[in-house]
Amino acid sequence: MKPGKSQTPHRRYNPLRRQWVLVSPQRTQRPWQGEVATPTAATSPAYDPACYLCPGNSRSQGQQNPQYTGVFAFDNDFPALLPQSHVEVGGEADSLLRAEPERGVCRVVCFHPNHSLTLAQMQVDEIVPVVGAWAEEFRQLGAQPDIHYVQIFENRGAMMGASNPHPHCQIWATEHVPDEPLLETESQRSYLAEHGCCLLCDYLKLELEREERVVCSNDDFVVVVPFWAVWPFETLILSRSHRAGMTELDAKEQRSLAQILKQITTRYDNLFQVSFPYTMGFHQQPTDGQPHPEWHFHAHFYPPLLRSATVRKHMVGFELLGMPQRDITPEGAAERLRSMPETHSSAHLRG
Ligand code: H2U
Ligand code: ZN
Repeated sequence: MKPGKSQTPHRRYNPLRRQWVLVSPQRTQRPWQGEVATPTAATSPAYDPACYLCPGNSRSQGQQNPQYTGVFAFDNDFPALLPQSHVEVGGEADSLLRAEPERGVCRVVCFHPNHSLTLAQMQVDEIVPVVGAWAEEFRQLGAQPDIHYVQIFENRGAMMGASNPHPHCQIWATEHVPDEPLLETESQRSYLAEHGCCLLCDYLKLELEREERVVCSNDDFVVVVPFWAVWPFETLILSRSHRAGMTELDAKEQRSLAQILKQITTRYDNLFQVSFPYTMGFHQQPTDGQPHPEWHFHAHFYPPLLRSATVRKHMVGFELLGMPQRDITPEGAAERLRSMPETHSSAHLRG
C-alpha cells in the first residue's frame, strides 16, 4: 500500500459486487482513543427453560425439541418461504409492476445444546459437526429440483436482530439465486472468461503476497479484511484451494473451516471484549444443476461495530443515497484484528 492511500480520500473497487467504496482515512489521523471495556461475564445460563431452541423445550408453535446432544436442525416454524407450487401473485411480466412467485425452504440449525455458548466459545471438536451439518443441509436442499440456491447465515447478537442468544443459524433455500450471490456469480464468471482463472484464487494470491490485510490463516483457509471492505471490521474467509462449496471440502478441510471460524470469532470477541455481533454467511455455487467452474467458496463476516462494544457504524446519509464509505482503512482494521490473541478473553468462564 502506497503511503497516499493510508491518508488521502480515495475509492476502492469491489470486483465481486462490482461496487465502489469511498475510503476517508484522513478522518482517523487522531490517535486511537477507543473505550477500554472490561470483559463481559457470561450471563446466559447453560439451559434456559424459556428458550425455544434449548433441548427438550417447546417451540412457539407447540413442537417439542428432542433432548439433542449435538447439532439439531428443524424446519423454521415461521418460514419466509414456502415450498408449495406456484400460485398467481398478480404480477405483470414485462411491466413496471413485475412480481413473481418464489418457492423455498427455511431451516434453523442449533449448533450446540448449551444455551450460553457461541462459536468463539465452542471447542473446534464441537464446531466440526456443525460444518458437517451445513454441508449435509446444503447437499440435501440443493438436490431439490426447485431449489437453486442455499444461503446459510448466522445473525449473531441482538444488534443484528438475532432473536435468541442460543447458538444457531438459519438456512434459506430459494428457487431463484438471490441478488448477492447472483452478482458474485456473474462477476466470477466474466473474470474466468476474461482471464482464464478464478477471481478469488487470483485475489487470494495477491493478499498472501502483500500480507497487510491478512488476519489469520491455517492449512486450508485464510481470513482477510478485503481491500474493498465496507464494514469497519468486515472479513472474508477464503479457501486456499479452489472449491465451489462445502460439499467439496474433505474431512481435513471441514476441520480447518471449524478451526478458522473459532479463530476469527475469538479475535472479534477480544477486540472490544464483548460477544461480537455480526451477520456471517457462506457463499457457495448455485444449486441450479449447471457447472460452476467460476465459483470459489467463501464466507463473509459483516460486523456492525466501529469503535467499541456500543459504538456501531450506521449505513445512512451519503451511504444510502450515494455509496458506502469508511474511515479506518482495511489495512488498519486487519492490523488490529491480527494483534488480538486467539485465546478467548472469557475462556476461563467455561467450566
Ligand atoms: P434468528 O435469531 O436469526 O431470528 O433465528 C431464529 C429463527 O428461529 C427465526 O427465523 C425461528 C424464527 O422464525 N423460530 C422457530 O422456527 N420456532 C420458534 O419457536 C421460534 C423461532
Ligand atoms: Zn437455549
